[in-house]
Amino acid sequence: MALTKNRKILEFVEESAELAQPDKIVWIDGSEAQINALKKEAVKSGELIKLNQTLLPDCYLHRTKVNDVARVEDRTFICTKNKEDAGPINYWMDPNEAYELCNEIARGSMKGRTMYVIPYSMGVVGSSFAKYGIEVTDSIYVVLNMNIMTRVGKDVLTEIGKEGDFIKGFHAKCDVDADKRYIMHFPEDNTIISVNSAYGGNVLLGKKCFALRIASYLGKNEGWMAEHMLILGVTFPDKTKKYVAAAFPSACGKTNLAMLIPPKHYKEAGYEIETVGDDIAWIRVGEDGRLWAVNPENGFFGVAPGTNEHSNYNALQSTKRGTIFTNVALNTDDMTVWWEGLSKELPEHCIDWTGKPWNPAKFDKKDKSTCSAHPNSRFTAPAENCPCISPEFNSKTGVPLSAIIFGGRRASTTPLVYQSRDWNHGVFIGSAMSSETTAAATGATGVLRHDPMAMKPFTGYHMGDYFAHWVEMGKKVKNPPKIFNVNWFRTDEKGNFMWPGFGDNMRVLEWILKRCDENPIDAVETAIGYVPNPEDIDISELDYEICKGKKFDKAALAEILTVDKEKWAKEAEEIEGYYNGTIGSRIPQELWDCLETLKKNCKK
Ligand code: GTP
Ligand code: SPV
Ligand code: MN
Repeated sequence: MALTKNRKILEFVEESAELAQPDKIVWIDGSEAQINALKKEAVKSGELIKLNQTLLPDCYLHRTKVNDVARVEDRTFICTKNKEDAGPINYWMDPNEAYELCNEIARGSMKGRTMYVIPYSMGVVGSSFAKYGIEVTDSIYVVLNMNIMTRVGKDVLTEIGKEGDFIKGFHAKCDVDADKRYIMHFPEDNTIISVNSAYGGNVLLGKKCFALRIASYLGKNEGWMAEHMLILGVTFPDKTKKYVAAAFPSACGKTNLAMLIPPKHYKEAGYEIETVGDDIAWIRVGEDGRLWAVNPENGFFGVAPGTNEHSNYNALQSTKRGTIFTNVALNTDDMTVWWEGLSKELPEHCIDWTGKPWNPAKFDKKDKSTCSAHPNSRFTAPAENCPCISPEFNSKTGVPLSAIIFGGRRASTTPLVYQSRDWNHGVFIGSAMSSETTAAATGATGVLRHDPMAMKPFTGYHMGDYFAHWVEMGKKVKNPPKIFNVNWFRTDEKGNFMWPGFGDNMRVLEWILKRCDENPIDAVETAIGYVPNPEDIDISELDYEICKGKKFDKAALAEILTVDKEKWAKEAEEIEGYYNGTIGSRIPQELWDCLETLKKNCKK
């Protein structure tokens, strides 16, 4: 039975049902009983595999089709009336054409199936940050994941009320045919349509589709920001706290930084890290002239491979109950899960992510096809499971930001950390970001590409206008956060990472926050911005083992803090090519000015 009297919601559900023709419509009320019944049904049909309920209570494994393992950027469209408004780096389709194409694909596709209606909130229900969505879907996997990742239930409908607005999301699995897979966004209609996929970012429509692509468009028009950022809090030995947000591209370390455990001597001194969010930040200007951020999600859809007790204890703990694993290996000895990097010893009896027995003897780290878990296998875990979840996680106002950090995977050129000269220069640094591609999207990995503010795949409008929006936001804040860039991924001549990373990133965070003090610690001004004096990065008591057995010393630190003007002159040329050749006309003058300064500085 319909759970609302909101005419627009009822119309949307009716229209969806008329199109897809499900046998049954089920409204998701968010009750435990309903969710448990759906889990049972999914286990019965094989959509979920029940894991060891003593070791992993309420945890399940799901395997996708092998053609459906990641976001599909070339099949993700922004459908605005004018092509110009989607901009030069989004895939665009005329809205009428897109509706027609998807309607054709979805027509009758839910025959014999159930259509679930999921009322969900991005943000704390009833808070001024929150925005609401209705997703209809024929996938129980989607219902159960949305129930972890967002706030689902009747109270959302109450909050939307009789007249209130919401984002429409239509998802139909269809035949999971990769050639007919489309993830369509209609920012001018507050609508999302997803067909022929059943994987994460393509189908959990509250996440990238709504909370980034649609929300970035809303934010531009309403004067706020939707960003691909983690949010974390640092408690200092004197018990004061500061918050930072950081934008790294997909699978470049947001979840890891958000949950980091400081090195022992930091912990002993009284430093603590708390997690507000690991993927998305909605940011507004507060009355106090600072930027305030909330995490609109309610769970983590995190990368499994590489996650272990040492690299990310808090993430691993988060997956110990109420978690859905997607495309990891099944350890049949004890019905638990495994993935590359979870433990040093390889389990003897596993079923790999495609459902076949796995042979550990043939495992070769460098050959992805021998892996038991897919490189983009993930866990969907409730945020409340996280041992270091912030007391501010459910705050209606969010947290004030002292710093914004950009970063990517750069084997060379980009130093460990540097600070922008001011807000606009920080926006320039974000706009000029490049990073090596990862398994989070289909296509080649390890290819260096521009990914401005880690938002290349997620900006719902023209990238030049997005840069301009950042510049405009800077004008609205009296006390803007300081802007930094980090690079955990510098490699040596053998291709090994030079910086230990993970928990040791605390050492860089400390410097960043000292630069945000009223009386900031000194820094060295270089062609690209401020870098630390090497003695101001604490490299005492480093865990050498993580660092490939190589001693990380002052010389190594000096090397990864170096700004090589010749390399940066080339980088500047490259950025100019990207600005002129790819983004084009709508880049604000302030950023062109920063580019000129960079070019000039590299010549000196
Ligand atoms: P999305 O969920 O795709 O947006 O990714 P994310 O940014 O949250 O990435 P995540 O933290 O899951 O990290 C992805 C990969 O980067 C994992 O394989 C990690 O092991 C690796 N990684 C994270 N932090 C570090 C680091 O400091 N150093 C190195 N070398 N690798 C890291
Ligand atoms: C990303 O790719 O940045 C993710 C995973 O966070 S997905 O939700 O699939 O987009
Ligand atoms: Mn992400």
